[in-house]
Amino acid sequence: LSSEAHTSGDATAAGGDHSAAEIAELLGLYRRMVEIRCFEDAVERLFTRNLIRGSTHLGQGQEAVAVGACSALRPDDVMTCTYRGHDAVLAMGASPTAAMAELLGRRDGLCGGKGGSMHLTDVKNGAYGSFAIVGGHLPFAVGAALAGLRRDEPLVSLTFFGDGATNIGAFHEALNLAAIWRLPVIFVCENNLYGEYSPIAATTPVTRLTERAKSYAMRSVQVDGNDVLAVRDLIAEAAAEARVGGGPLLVEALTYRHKGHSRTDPATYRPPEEVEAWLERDPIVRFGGWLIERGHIDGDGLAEIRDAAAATVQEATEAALALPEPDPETRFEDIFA
Ligand SMILES: Cc1ncc(C[n+]2csc(CCOP(=O)(O)OP(=O)(O)O)c2C)c(N)n1
Ligand SMILES: [Mg+2]
Repeated sequence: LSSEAHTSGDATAAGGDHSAAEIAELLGLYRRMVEIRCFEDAVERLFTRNLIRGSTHLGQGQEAVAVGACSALRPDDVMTCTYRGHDAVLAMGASPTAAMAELLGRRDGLCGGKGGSMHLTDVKNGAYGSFAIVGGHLPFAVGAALAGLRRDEPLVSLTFFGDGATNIGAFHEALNLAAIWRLPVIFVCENNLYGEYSPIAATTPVTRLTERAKSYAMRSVQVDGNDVLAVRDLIAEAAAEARVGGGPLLVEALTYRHKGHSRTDPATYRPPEEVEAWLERDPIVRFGGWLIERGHIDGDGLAEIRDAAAATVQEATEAALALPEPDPETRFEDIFA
């Protein structure tokens, strides 16, 4: 990892001519991001109608981090994420119907309809869990990497967490252990500048989060989290190094959530000009513009992809709504006691 900061400039300038296969892959990234955006918009509507219970934490605006990072992983790699993790689980390839069914508390959901929005898990696709306890999953991610080493499998354990999690004790324990044992963990901090309703500067004295890695002699890189290619290329390089004993890496992905923290938070604590500036850097609009600029597709082509993604999510939602709730007899199954 040669450079301190990966930016859109690096990734886009490195583009060059793309083969047909590469173009298909790039369009796939666009489609995945749009599908996730549609999914989150649908979740928001269902939540407002009280069809999704509990709470939800939406990730519109952060799709490039999830899609960029997960697209750089291999099938045997392990991903863990937070309660704001619908995007990451879908980016690993979870079925939108099974994910939506889980949010709706239906029997055929990813966790049998008993986990809900904050616990999406899809082990067969490498999504080892969404965790509601801030930072609580970071030692778990370290354990997954250690298990891989013990089994002599060169897997990478990639874990997403928020900026707020960097003030949690488990974050420091996890970084320390991963560093001293040189474990293949990629810690991806989704720095969206807020923890709940507090701006990062109100809670965290070190606001450049890559600095935190220095305490553990760990390498760290900041990346433009609204640039899907910058994220993908960085994680691909980091994963390749981690697989051959390069040790862990802390990535700070700068991004922004378009919506409030959870439920129906209108996020009025954020300055309107800040929101405006980040909306202009919408990762989907930016990447779509780049694809057109490169001549990989035209505006109509992108609109077709968006229509197809919206239809997929619509079908998934209808299919999930038609599913039954779990049988009450199964309420004590799948529980640790
Ligand atoms: C240990 C713990 N403390 C507090 C909470 C309540 N809580 C839920 S989300 C959140 C904010 C976390 O912010 P950040 O890590 O930046 O993630 P973001 O929500 O911005 O993605 C808090 C304090 C929690 N779930 N777990
Ligand atoms: Mg945050």
